[in-house]
Amino acid sequence: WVEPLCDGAVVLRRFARADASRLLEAISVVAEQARFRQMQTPGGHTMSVAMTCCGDWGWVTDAGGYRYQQTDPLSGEPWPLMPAVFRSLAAKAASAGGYSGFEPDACLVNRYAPGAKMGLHQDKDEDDFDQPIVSVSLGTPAMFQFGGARRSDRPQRVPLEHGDVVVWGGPARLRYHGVLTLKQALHSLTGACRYNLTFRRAR
Ligand code: MD5
Ligand code: FE
Repeated sequence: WVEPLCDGAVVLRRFARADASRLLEAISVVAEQARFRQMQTPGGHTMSVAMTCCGDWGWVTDAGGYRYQQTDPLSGEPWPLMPAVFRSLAAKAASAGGYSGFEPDACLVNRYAPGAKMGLHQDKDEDDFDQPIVSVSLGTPAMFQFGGARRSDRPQRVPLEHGDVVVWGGPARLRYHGVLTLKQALHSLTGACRYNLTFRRAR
C-alpha cells in the first residue's frame, strides 16, 4: 500500500519484498567487484555505515569532500554495472510514486550493522533536483528521521522495514533526513544487517 509522507514523498510499504532475495544476491555480486567500505567524511571521521556503489556514477566521500565519480577509489576501476533487477525495481517504484521515466545512473548501497547510523543531512550532490530519489530498505528494521528544509526543523520518525520503498521528489527532495542507530535484530535474509539501496540521477 501507498502511504503519503508529505508533499512529494510516498512510502510504498513492502513494495520490494517479492524481489528481495534477487536484490540481495545482486548486492553480493556488486560487492564482489567493489567491496563495502567505511568512507571518511571531509571532517576526518569514519562513517559507521559501510557503502559500495554501482551504475555509471558512484557517490564517495573522503578528505577531499563529497562527490560522484565514475571509478571506485579502491581499485581505480569503473563501478560495477547496475544490476537489471535494481534498474527495473527503481523504475517501477518511481512510477508507482508518481515519477514515470526514472532512469537512475547511480545506486549507493548502504550496509548498516547494529550501532550504525546516518546523521541528518541533505542529498545535494546531484545536478538536477527535479529528479526523484528512490530508496529501498532490506533486512532489519530502522527508524528513519525525516526533517524539514532546515537542519533545525524537528524530524518526524518513520519506521522502515524489509521491502519498504520510499520515493522522494518535488518539495521533499532536499529535506534533511537521517537514520537512527540500528538496533540489534535478526532477519532471515540479512542476519543482523540492514541494507539500503539509494537510486539517484547524479548527472
Ligand atoms: C538510508 N540513505 O536509509 C537513506 C535512504 C543516503 C541516505 O539518506 O544519503 O544514503 S535515502 C533517504 C532520502 C533521500 C532523499 C531525500 C530524502 C530522504 N528526504 O527528503 O528525506 O540509508
Ligand atoms: Fe541521504
